[in-house]
Parts: sequence; C-alpha cells; structure tokens
Amino acid sequence: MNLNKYLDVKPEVAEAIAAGKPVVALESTIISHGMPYPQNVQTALEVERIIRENGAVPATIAIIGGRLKAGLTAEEIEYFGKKGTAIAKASRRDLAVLCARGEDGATTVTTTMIIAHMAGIKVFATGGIGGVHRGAETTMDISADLEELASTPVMVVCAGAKSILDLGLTLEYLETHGVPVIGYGTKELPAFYTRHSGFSVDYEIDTPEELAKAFKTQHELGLRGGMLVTNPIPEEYSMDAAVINGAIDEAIREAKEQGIHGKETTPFLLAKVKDLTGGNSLDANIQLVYNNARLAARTAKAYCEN
Ligand code: PSU
Ligand code: MN
Repeated sequence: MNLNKYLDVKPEVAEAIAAGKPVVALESTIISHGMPYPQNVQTALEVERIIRENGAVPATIAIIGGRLKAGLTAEEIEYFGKKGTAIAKASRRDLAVLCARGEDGATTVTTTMIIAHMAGIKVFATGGIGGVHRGAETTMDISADLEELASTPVMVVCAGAKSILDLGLTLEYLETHGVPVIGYGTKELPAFYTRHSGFSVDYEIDTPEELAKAFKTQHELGLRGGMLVTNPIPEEYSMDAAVINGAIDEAIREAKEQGIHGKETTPFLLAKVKDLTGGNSLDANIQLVYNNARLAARTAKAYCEN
C-alpha cells in the first residue's frame, strides 16, 4: 500500500486489504458518463452486490472534493450517478489539479488503476477500456488507459474494446508496451457488445485460478504493468454485429462532422451509439459489467488464496 495524504480508503476496504482478503476496484466514469440516471446507480450498486456474492469486497473509486476515494458509500454512488456528466472525467493528467483545487472527478480506467494501486488493490472490473482510435495515425488519439496498463500493476477485467476503436492498432500498442492480453475462455478478442472481433488475444485462460496465477507470476518476475483480461459478453445478451457496427460507423461520422476531439471523443461516441441502438445496447452493457464483476471477484479471491 502506498498511502498518501490525498487518499481515503473506506474502512471496510482497508480492513480487507490489511487482512489479505480479496477486493475488486470499480471505476466511476462508467457511472457518471457511461449510463443514464437512474440505471447507472442501480447498476453500480448491483455490481457491488455481485462482487460480495462472489467473495470479494467492492471498492468503487472516484475523486470527491479533491480526495481520492477507494470505496464509496451508497450515498456517494447516488451523488455521482445524479450529477452525471457534470462531473469532470478525470484521466492521469487531471489528478493533480483536481486534488489541489478540491474538486470532484469521475475516474476512468487509467485513474481507477492509479488509485487502486495506491490502496493496494490488485483486480479491477469494468465494461470497456479506451484504446487507439480509428484514424489515430493522423489524430494521435490514443487513450491514456493503454499507458497505464503498461506501467501500473493492476489486472483489468473488461469485455474487450468497442469497435469505436481500431482494435488491431490497440492490440499492436499493447504488444509494444508488454501488456498481456488474455481471453477468458476464448482465443478471440471480444468486441464488447459482441463476442467476436476477428482478432486473436495473446493467450486463452479458462479459470479464475489460472488468471490469478499468471498475474501473481508477473509480479514475482518483477515485471511492471498490468494485465488485460477480456471476458466475452454472455451469448444471450450479445448484440447483432451488423446493427452495432452500423451505429458505430454513424457515430464516428457525426463526431468527425462536429469536430469532436480530446476527452470528449469517447463519451460522445458512446452516447451516440446508445442513442442509435436504443435500450438494447444499455441492457447488453449492464449485463457484461455484471459478468466481469463475477469473474474479477473470483479471480481476486483466487489471488488471495494461493
Ligand atoms: N470505453 C467504453 N466504455 C467506457 C469508457 C471507454 O466502452 O465507459 C470510458 C472508460 O472510463 C475509459 C475511458 O477509461 O472511457 C477512456 O476515455 P479516453 O478514450 O478519453 O481515454
Ligand atoms: Mn482520447
């Protein structure tokens, strides 16, 4: 644990970490920017319940009044969900100024990894990660999430990446930076709403115990950085590839037309895809997060047990 004067670890989380019990970190951008109110709050609370049911302690991570929070109360989750996109999306470059000014921030994969690591949490569950955007060869829009995976030792369990990104270039970037990309029960990188992308992962691993062992071995070898576990959406909730890809293409077209750039790009594309596909994509999104929470809790438990 690397405590600093800006970090507040919720007592239940601190006790679990001190006792060597499993904890799973969760991000807050998915609450404030990823889903509409009140489904965002309901989902965040249900994810915490699922993590408990599977033997781990949940720690939803956020920045509140300049404090780095590892573990939120139900009231704080409600506050984040209600304020929604009025809360600043906080990546690595935002942390210092937000803390210095005593402001709120919704943590992305990047900042959730940073704060989880400060608190001593090793496993983190989310929906999708940021990556190399389509057209990045001219825009240079590459998510800070990839750099963080390269340097911070936290396992990120996600459902792959949405094809708002260039999935091939995202995998190339992760390879260059030495981040293992694992498929849970699959050799193919899942594409968030669908189980298939046409791209291969580095390794297929089929049990939480083996995931935990691989990650522990990475630490014991002294290799820096995280591990990306991609867990396909359950078949019954997966979406029609043509429908979702059509919506993504349309969203990218509108973003270009409107000159959307910088930190607005990802939230803009996600919101557009959601509008274009209606409630179906929201349902799929919620279910894949539940699925990732289950796997992350079981993996955190296995990590602590051996
Ligand atoms: N991709 C998704 N859902 C999300 C995000 C990305 O499918 O909610 C959020 C995550 O918080 C992720 C962030 O860390 O967007 C990446 O933003 P950017 O591309 O600006 O780095
Ligand atoms: Mn970006």
